[in-house]
Amino acid sequence: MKNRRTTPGSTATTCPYCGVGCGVLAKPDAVQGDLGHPANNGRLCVKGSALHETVTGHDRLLAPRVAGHTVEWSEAIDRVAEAIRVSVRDHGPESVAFYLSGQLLTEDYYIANKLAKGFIGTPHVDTNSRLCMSSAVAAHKRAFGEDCVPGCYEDLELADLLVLAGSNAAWTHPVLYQRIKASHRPGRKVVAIDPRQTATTEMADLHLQLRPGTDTLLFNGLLVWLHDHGALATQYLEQHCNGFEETLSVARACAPSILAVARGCDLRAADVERFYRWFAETDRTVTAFSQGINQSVAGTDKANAIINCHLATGRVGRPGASPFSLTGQPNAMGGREVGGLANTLAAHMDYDTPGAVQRVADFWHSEKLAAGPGYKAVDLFEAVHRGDIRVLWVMGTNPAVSLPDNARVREALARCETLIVSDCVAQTDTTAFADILLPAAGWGEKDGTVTNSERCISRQRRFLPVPEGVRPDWRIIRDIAQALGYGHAFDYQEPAEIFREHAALSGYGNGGERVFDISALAKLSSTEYDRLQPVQWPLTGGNPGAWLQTRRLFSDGRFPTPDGRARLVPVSNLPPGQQPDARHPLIVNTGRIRDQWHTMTRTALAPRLFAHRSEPFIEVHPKDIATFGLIEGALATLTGHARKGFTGRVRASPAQRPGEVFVPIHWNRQFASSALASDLIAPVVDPISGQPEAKFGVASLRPLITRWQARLMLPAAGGTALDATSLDYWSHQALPHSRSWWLAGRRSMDWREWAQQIFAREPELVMQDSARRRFRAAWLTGNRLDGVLLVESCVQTMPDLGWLDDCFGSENLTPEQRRSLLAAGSIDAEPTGPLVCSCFQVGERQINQAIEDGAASVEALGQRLQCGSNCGSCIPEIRGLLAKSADREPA
Ligand SMILES: Nc1nc2c(c(=O)[nH]1)N[C@H]1C(S)=C(S)[C@@H](COP(=O)(O)OP(=O)(O)OC[C@H]3O[C@@H](n4cnc5c(=O)[nH]c(N)nc54)[C@H](O)[C@@H]3O)O[C@H]1N2
Ligand SMILES: Nc1nc2c(c(=O)[nH]1)N[C@H]1C(S)=C(S)[C@@H](COP(=O)(O)OP(=O)(O)OC[C@H]3O[C@@H](n4cnc5c(=O)[nH]c(N)nc54)[C@H](O)[C@@H]3O)O[C@H]1N2
Ligand code: SF4
Ligand SMILES: [Mo]
Repeated sequence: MKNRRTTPGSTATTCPYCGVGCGVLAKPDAVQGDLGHPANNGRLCVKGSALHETVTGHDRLLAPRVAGHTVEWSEAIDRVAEAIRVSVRDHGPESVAFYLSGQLLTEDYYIANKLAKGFIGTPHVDTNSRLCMSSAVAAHKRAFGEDCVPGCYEDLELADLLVLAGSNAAWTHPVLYQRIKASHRPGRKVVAIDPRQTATTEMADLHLQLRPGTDTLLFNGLLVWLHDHGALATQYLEQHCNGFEETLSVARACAPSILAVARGCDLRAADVERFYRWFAETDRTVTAFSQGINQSVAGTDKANAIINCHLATGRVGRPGASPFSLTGQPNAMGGREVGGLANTLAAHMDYDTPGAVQRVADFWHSEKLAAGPGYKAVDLFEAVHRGDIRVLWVMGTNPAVSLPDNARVREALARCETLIVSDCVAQTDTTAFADILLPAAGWGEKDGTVTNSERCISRQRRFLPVPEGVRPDWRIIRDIAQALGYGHAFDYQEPAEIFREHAALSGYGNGGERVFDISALAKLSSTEYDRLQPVQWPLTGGNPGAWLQTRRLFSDGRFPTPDGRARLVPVSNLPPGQQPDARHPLIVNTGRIRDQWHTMTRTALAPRLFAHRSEPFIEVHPKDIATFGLIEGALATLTGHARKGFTGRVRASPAQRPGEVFVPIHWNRQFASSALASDLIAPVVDPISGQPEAKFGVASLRPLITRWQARLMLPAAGGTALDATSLDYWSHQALPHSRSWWLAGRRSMDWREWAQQIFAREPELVMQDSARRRFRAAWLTGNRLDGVLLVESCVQTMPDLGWLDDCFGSENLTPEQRRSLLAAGSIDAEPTGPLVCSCFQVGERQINQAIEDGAASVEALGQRLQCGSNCGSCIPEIRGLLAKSADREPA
């Protein structure tokens, strides 16, 4: 949906979800893509388009709380300051830690880092970017000398060969994916490298469905093959790179031949060769990589194996020719810029950068700057568990869901002497452990900047009133810094001041040693800051020797290393940290779905974002369905090294490799009884980056045999809560007019008695069919619905509930509606079927009907139903329906 930048009354801001960083024109009740923003030129994906539906969450945290009691801000600030002061006095500054997030704004991030490292003096500041980008960061530093993404989005359009490694961009970077699709032309090739088929691999000319964890082998083999076929840029290597010979020899030992690669990666030799040939032949090649590369015990090595091939062919930072790390979160980049990772200091300086500690101490006027790196996320939570860290401040992230070995992390959170959590939402898995809860302003309520995957800095602007009792993160941090007595260094009145200081630090003592230099912005007036247009760094303020503003870095072969040369890094194939065995025969892959964002604190508020996948699920290859005695659509439980399992609906999926299952990362204890992907992931980390191996767990799988399945629906607005903790399975789904729960259990229940807990009265309508183990009941006040409970012996007979939800929207049920409430099979009046296209709310049944009526292509369906014509990320599913219907046609 393209839009002009003229919508009256709207504010130009940036989407708070993925690292594409799309410009949004926002009003309280509507959002549109910003035509003037270079990242998206007016486009938005389904999550972006639903932003206005998620800003006024009902579970907002609206006042500070200490030990569960609402308190005044002044008291909350005193309590935080006191806890920090006492801990530092009695146990030293290292007893205090911060755990930050790539979803904070740069200004928030900058002062949190400054307070922790510069004034409290603790090095233990890490961020959820550890789980996300740290392998890419480490690989960039090893290869280029600094954490820089050399290319820009346009390169993905210009590339004649686009390699997508470990990325499901169609679902995770949808607008970039749309740009890639829109730039498609004859002769342009896409190669996808992913152990499963996804919406992204669907558009690829070649899908290398490799054995998980073997990417280094594949790219090492590529380097060897390029060398042996005379396809290397020898002059570039000589003039601009170090380490080639050793890298090649290690690569050769690891991947001597195509056959060895094919065997190791479990690919067809012909496919491997085709990929290598295309890579050799195509000068304009971009390799974009994401979590399938980063989230691995060998994440840094995998990324360097990719970059090695680009350096060896001279394809770095040239139009349409570059490696390209896709950033996950909206401001993962900004966090890296300020030094939010425990092993970095500030402004792209590390502790071991010569002179950096002194330089930063001087700039901040700090007398107790932390002297060396702190704990990386997994180790940081171990230190909390041990009791070495006594005060932990978590901001804008939900570690009780997202960190591996989750049971251990929860124990750590529970043991932590003072756990401070800043969040916008009252009830999350992490806030449940907090001693002090600080209510943060959310998207639309705060001002600041973010940096996207292509180094483009954009403003987030406030367009909503800030709820009373809520404060933006930068201000909370400032207030606490002041309470600790650091007022002189934290005298900020507005984010613009913080930004100017951050920009100034980037240029401070920077004679071209650091590419990250935005000192040109250090003197912006507050009005200029307000009006700041999206702008890419570097943006030097005129330091001699500085890197000049450019869309692409390193095009001239000069790198920010001491000798100006890039480094190829010898990497061998480090296998995953765990291997399946008799007890845990399956490999567990975890990742994202199209319409949810991480731990669902925001996206779960928009019913239409639930429609695509409404319950936690386990994708299993059909062969394994048989092997493990499962039934498609029924429940099953995966159990890994932790006691707690993951229970979800079985989806038969030929997209999986046999022996491998996929589960979504989104559901957590607020939304399901037991569907935490992190419970299946061991704390195995990359030894260089510290990034957890979230894409490779091992588990066993067994059906959850249930005696009954049920749906409970309650009005959307209403206080009635459900305590389903005693049930074997529950998961929550928001519908437009109701809140609904899927329930299931192993033991028979007395439903009337159970429902008494919720409604405190007998239902007004009841239908019971003991032979079929069916029970249906409705609670009404006059002609308004207070609740419906439908119990079946198995899920297959459970009716679709769309029309029942409509009944909750009605103040006055018609006699017809009233009669149908408990009707047995005939309830199945859901007209659309399971949702396929979220943008236009088009369901499977509608699409199948249109196909029967003669719509024979994606385009024809788009014309008829609009499905697939906005963000396009459902096109693979539409194609699947077309293919299925073709299969059904009589020959
Ligand atoms: N809808 C949606 N979009 C998002 C997010 C979200 O929560 N929801 N989160 C954002 C964030 S923070 C991030 S980090 C990005 C992540 O974006 P992506 O990295 O694209 O997403 P994932 O689903 O985590 O994983 C990508 C793919 O890696 C594959 N993979 C697993 N193991 C391997 C392997 O060994 N080798 C290779 N080559 N591939 C493998 C998986 O099968 C999966 O398809 O998404 C961002 N965008
Ligand atoms: N198994 C497995 N685990 C994974 C991954 C995986 O692929 N598999 N992916 C990893 C990756 S790449 C990532 S990025 C992480 C993401 O994991 P998390 O960062 O834990 O997930 P979010 O749900 O994004 O958490 C953000 C929190 O910040 C709150 N919030 C939103 N806006 C603001 C704000 O302005 N201020 C404050 N103070 N709070 C705010 C939200 O309500 C929410 O509670 O998960 C990681 N964990
Ligand atoms: S592609 Fe990413 S940044 Fe753009 S609208 Fe979608 S979620 Fe937001
Ligand atoms: Mo991420």
